[in-house]
Amino acid sequence: MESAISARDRVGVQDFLLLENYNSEAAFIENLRRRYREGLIYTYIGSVLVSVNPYRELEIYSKQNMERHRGVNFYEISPHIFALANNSYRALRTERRDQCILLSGESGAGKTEASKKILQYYTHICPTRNNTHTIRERLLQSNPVLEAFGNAKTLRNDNSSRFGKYMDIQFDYKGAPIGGHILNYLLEKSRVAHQNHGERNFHIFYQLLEGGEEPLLKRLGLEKTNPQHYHYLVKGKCPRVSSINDKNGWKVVRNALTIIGFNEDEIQLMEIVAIVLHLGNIQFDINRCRECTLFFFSQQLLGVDGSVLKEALTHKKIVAKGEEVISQYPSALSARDSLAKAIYGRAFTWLVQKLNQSLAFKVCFYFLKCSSIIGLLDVYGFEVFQHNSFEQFCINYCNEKLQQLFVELTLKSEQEDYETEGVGWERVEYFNNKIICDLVEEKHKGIIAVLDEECLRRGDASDITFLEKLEDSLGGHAHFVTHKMANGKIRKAIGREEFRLVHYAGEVNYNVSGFLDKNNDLLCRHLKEVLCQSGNHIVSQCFHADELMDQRRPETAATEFKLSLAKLMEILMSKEPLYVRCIKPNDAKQPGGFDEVLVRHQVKYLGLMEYLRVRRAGFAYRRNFEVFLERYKSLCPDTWPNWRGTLPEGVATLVKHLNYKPEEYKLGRSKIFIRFPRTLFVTEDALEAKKQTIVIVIQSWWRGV
Ligand code: AOV
Ligand code: MG
Repeated sequence: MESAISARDRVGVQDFLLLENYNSEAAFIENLRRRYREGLIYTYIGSVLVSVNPYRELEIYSKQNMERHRGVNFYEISPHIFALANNSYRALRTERRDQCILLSGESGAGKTEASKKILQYYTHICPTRNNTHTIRERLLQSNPVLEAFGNAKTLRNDNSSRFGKYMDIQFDYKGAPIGGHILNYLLEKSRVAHQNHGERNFHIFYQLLEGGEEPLLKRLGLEKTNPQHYHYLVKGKCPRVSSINDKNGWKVVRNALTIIGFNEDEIQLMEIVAIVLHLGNIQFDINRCRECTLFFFSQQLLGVDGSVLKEALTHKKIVAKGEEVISQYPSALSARDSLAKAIYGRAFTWLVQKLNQSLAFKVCFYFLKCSSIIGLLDVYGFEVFQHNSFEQFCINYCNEKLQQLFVELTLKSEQEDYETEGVGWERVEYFNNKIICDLVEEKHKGIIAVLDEECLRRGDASDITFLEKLEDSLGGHAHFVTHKMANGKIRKAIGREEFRLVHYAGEVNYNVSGFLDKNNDLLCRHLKEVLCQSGNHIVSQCFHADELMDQRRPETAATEFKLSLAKLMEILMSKEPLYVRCIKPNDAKQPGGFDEVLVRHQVKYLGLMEYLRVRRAGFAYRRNFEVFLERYKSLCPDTWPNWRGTLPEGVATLVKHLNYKPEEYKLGRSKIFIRFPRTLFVTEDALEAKKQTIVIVIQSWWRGV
C-alpha cells in the first residue's frame, strides 16, 4: 500500500518518531510548519494524531477518501483523521475493547470539526443493517441541533462550543452503528443574558430571526427580525458575522429536527427561544414591568397569566418556619436574567435527553444488543480572555482534567509500566499538572471547596470574602497568585478582585465578581412556581412541582461539574484511548498563517515533546502475554494447540516463529512490548490472511457438499 502515500504527502516526516533530531523543539515546529504550508495538517507521534487548523476547506474529506481508509492499516496511508478513526474501529472489531477518542487543544484549534469528521467516517464506512440508516442519519443530525443551541461566536472562535460533549457511538457485533448516547457538561448559560464585546448569543437566536418562516415568527411575536430589537442580542455589538450564514443555519437545523423526529416538540422548542428573547425585552421602570410585552408572551408562549409572572419577577417569596414571606426584589432585572438563563439552560438539557431518546436502540434492534462502543469527547477548549469569570474557571479546570488523563495514561503509566516490567528504561521528565487539579478540586481546601463554603455561609459572604478566604488557605501555592502576593514580581498586573491560576496551558486572571451567584445558581421559589404551571410542556417538564417540595439544597454548580467530570474520567479510563491533539496556528483565524510563538507554546503545554521522547525510547504496543498468545497462536499451528509450557515460554516460542528481530520487541515480566507498529501490522495481516484462507476452505467444502 506504499503507493497510497504520494510524494507531496511525504513533505517533512509524517510521524515525528522519524524526526532525526527528535529532541529539538525547533525541528519539531519546522516539521509542522513545512507540512502545514503544503496543506498537510495531520502528523503522527506514534498513534497520537497532531492536527493544525487549516482555517480553509481542504479536499481531503470526500467519500472517496473515506473509502481509501476503509480497513487500511494506520501506517500504510498518510496521516489523517479518518486513519485514526479507522484504527480505533479496527481495534474495536478485532480486540472487542471499547474505545474513546479524546480531542484536545485550545479554543478554535479544531476539535469540534475533527469530531464531526470522525462521526461522518463511521456513518459512511460501517456496514449497514436494515433500519440502521435512520440511526446513522440521526447521529449525524444531532450535531447541527446541538451546535445551534450550544455554540456561539466568541472572540476565539466563530463557532465555539459552550458546553462539553461526550458521545457514545454504539455498534452491534457486526460493527454496524445501532445507537448513540450523549452526555452534556455545564452549558455557559450566562451568555443568554450577557455577551462580551465582539461575541454573540447562542446561534439559534439569530437563526430563528434570520431564517424563520413568517407565520412562525408571527406566532412567536417575533415580527421584528433585526437582532438589534432584542436586548439579549445586542450586548456584544456584533449580531452579524461574515463567516456565519444564519439563514442557512436555520434550514439545516429545521431539517435536522425533522430527521430526528421532533414533530410537535419543535414548535415548543422555538417558543422557548422566543420566550427568552421577549424576557430580555421586558423593561422595568423603577422596578415596574412594562406590561404590554410581558402580557403577550407570558400568556401566548409561556402559558402563564401575565400578572402572575409580573408579580414573580418583582417580588420574591421565601418560606420561613412554614410561612410564606413576600418582599420586593432589590433588582427585578437580575430576577429576569436568572429566569431566562434557567429556562434556556434546562431546555438545553431537555434537548439532549430528547436526542438521546431518538438515538437509543429501538425494539427492533433489541435482539442485536450493543456489543461495543466508541466514545468521542469534544469539550470547550482552554481559553483566556481580557475578562475571565466563573465560566472560564470551569472550562479551564475541565481542560486540566483532560490533560491529567493524558499525563496519567501516557507519560506516567507507560513509564511506570516499563519499570515494573523490568524493561530497561531511562526516565523522561514531564510536568504533571495534578498539582493544579488538586488546587481546584481538593476536598476541604481546594478552590471549589472554599467557594462552596462561602456560598453556604450567610451574613457577610461575598465575592470579595471568597477571594480573601482563598488567599488565606492557598497563599504560597506555586500555581495561585493574587495582587497581595505578587510583590511586584509578576509580569502582568493582577486586579484587586482577581486571582491568578498558573495553568498547564498558561496564566489566567479570574475576576471573582459573580462567582458566588453563579455557583449558587439558585432560581427563587416564586419564579419556579410560575414555571411549574407553564403551558409550554418543555418548560413544565423542566420545572417539576416535586422540586418545590424538596427541602434539600441542590449541589452548587462547581461541585456538580466536578462530580460529573469525575464520572467522565471513570468512563474514559474504562476504554482504550486515542488522542487527537489540535493546534491553533494563529489568533486571526487566517488560512495559511503560522504563528511560531503561538504554536511553540501549544506544543509545549500539550506535552508533545515529552510524549515524543517517551515514544521514541519506548514501545508502540504492549499486551499481556495471555492476550497476545490467545490472539496470535493460530499463526503457529505446529506448536499449538498442544503446547504445554508457561506463558512467557509460549510468547518466546511464538515470536521466534514469527521471525521478530531482537530489536523489535522485549519481554517483560507479564507483558510483551513491541517497538514498531509495523511489526504488529505484519502479524495482523498474517492473521487476516489466515482467516481468509479458512473462509475459502470452508466455502469450497460447503459447495462440494
Ligand atoms: P474547537 O472546537 O477546537 O474550538 P472548531 O473545531 O470549532 O474549534 O474549529 C474552529 C474553526 O476552524 C471552524 O469553525 C472552521 O472554520 C475551522 N476549522 C477547524 N478545523 C478545520 C478543518 N479540518 N478544515 C477546515 N476548517 C477547519 V472551542 O469549541 O472554541 O474549544 O470551545
Ligand atoms: Mg468546539
